[in-house]
Amino acid sequence: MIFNPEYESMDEAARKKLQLARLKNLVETLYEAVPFYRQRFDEKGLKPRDIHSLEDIALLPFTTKDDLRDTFPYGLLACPQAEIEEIHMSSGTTGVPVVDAYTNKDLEIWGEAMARTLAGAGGSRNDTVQNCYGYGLFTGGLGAHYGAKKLGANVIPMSAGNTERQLMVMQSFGSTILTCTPSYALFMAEEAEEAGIDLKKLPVNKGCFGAEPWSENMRQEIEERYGMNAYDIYGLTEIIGPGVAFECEAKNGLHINEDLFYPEIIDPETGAPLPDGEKGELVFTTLTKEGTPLLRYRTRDVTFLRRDHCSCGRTTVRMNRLFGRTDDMLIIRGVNVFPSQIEQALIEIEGTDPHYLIIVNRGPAHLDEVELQVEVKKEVFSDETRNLEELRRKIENVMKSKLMIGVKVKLVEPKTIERSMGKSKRVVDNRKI
Ligand code: DLL
Repeated sequence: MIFNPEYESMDEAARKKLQLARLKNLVETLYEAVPFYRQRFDEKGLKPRDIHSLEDIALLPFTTKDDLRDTFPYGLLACPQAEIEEIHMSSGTTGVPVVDAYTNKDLEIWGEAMARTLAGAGGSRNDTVQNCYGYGLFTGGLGAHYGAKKLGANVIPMSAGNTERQLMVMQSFGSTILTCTPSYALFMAEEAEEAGIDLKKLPVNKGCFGAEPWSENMRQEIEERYGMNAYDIYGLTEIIGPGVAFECEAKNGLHINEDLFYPEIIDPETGAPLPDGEKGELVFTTLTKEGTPLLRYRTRDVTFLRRDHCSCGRTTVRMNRLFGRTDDMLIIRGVNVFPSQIEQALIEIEGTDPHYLIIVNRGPAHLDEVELQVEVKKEVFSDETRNLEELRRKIENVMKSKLMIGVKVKLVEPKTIERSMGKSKRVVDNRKI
């Protein structure tokens, strides 16, 4: 089912007209209401009236994660603070979080975008959505929740974790749609197997999985273990959260809600726009957002766009499953982590050297495991073992509170972590996904 055919199956001319009208409106608002953008426009000698066509978007400045950091927390607000009804956040490069502030209309639109996403997987008001994305500052939980409500489905607000209870709920309430990270879906499948639960016999028959990279292999495994159809869904906090793009039943690229989020692909080195079909960095402009609208936001995600016909009847542009990122952001159990955050935290801990190595493995139960090797200062290393153990635990605690994920710390002797002549290698990612 197409949730909103008026927008999802628009013909090209009507869509472009709508996008241009929304873009012009956005540019005017940003110029009037956000000093940060006004300054960027003035530096380029641009006025909102200079935007005549969609192609003119290339004249406009980009927005980057650094810009979000520099204006934290409210510097990019485009409406009075009293209009804000909800805040969400994710990690930024140096640990300064990335903020999305939603007005009432933004929350409505988010629900709409996620209702389209669930409908893309074949969902309807007859479904029961077991939502195991984390509720809280992370956008996954509430985003999927608002979408399920808008769809008219029954939503079970599980949040992530407590797998035994998840399985009990799945059996008792006959959940039909599962929403969580793909690695958690696999973890749950393992636990179910151990508990002797045959997922294939349960009503759960569709899943909307995203927030982290996954592969066709993982899709196949999830589909086999649950006896379900598994769909890739994409989004990011800065733009709205989940609901930016989603797979339909054709499972052949993710339809972008392009009446709401205008996509471009650029060359990450030069910033030049690239044509459909060419791989590059994905950039989004929010076309309707009121709280924290963004102009040409550089996602750092790498993909390409395609406009060929899709059998589902939607005419929206599709993005390919992501190829990776142009920066060093890691996604560990769905949490975004930058090596620089770890470095920053280590600098503040006495007794350690700023030499470290992050080793990421996908454990036997499909969950990510992180080992952090940290060099300790010579004098500390020759100290009592008890002190070393104390230091080790301290680092683990600091990491847990700063990164929001558990990390196993291993202290190593000075000068044991390989030094590099060029860009130092901080991460060994052994995950085969
Ligand atoms: O992960 C929003 C989300 C929640 C998407 C639930 C899907 C489902 P952030 O925490 O801000 O937001 O992380 C955004 O995660 O820039 C990508 O690098 C990565 N990512 C998101 N979805 C996918 C996906 C949410 N389907 C960052 N495949 C993005 C690969 C993904 N990577």
